[in-house]
Amino acid sequence: MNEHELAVLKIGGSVITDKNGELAARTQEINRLAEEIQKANVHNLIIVHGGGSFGHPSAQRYAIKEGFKEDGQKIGFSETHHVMTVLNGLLMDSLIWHKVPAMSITPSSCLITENGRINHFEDTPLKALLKMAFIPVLYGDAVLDTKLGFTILSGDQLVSALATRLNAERIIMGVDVDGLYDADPKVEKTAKMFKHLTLEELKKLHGKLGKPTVCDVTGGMLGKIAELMPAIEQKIRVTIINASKPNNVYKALEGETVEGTIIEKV
Ligand code: IP8
Repeated sequence: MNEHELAVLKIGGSVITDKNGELAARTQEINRLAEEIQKANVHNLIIVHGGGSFGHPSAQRYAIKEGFKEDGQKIGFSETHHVMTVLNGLLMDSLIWHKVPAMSITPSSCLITENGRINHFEDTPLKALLKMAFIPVLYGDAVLDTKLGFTILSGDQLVSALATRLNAERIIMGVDVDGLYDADPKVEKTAKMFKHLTLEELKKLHGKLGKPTVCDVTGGMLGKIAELMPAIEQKIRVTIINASKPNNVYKALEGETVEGTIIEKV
């Protein structure tokens, strides 16, 4: 039995891949993160990773998120899913090599969306894995959709859905900037980072945050915020941290304070 409180860790695609390239994995970063996860030795953990320069370019090229419109997209659906399994394989390789008992779960094989929202999720194996203290690893994926034929499921929607379904205690969002800013800190030098936000403050802010500047079919920081709201509503504490900075993920998993943005219901 696994009595520890559940944590869900998202590793952003921009942390483990170079979003300016295509199929450009940052293997050193993947290895560093695997080492930090191993060192933290957390017993009740789910990891979800994003698509970065693996999933997003194929998804965009074939307009997978918009749904099935013509046969030519089918190879794009297969390709998007496949490249995600390749990126997932790189992370899995590293985790297992670091002796983390990680088990990959393929989202497109266990869930279906309706108009882009998860509506059928066969999570029995995932729960059984958690019970045995395995660390399930999932990712944003190309998935079947009852209305659209297929679409893209973001890792962020998955994080929020898993955390709310499984009553997680906390969500750690590992991104490639220090936290949540009032503007894109990579573009605007004067961007200000929020240290703490309540759900109310977050809702007000939502309309004001900018759109992503690099290829991201699921909406970058803006999409992230929208997805996290139901989890925060359920009193799950969200911390947005810079996973590109060494030891931040380790410290956050250990429950230590890390520079970043904390978002809580009250
Ligand atoms: O990077 C989307 O996941 P995200 C993954 O978490 C694909 O938004 C397949 C584009």
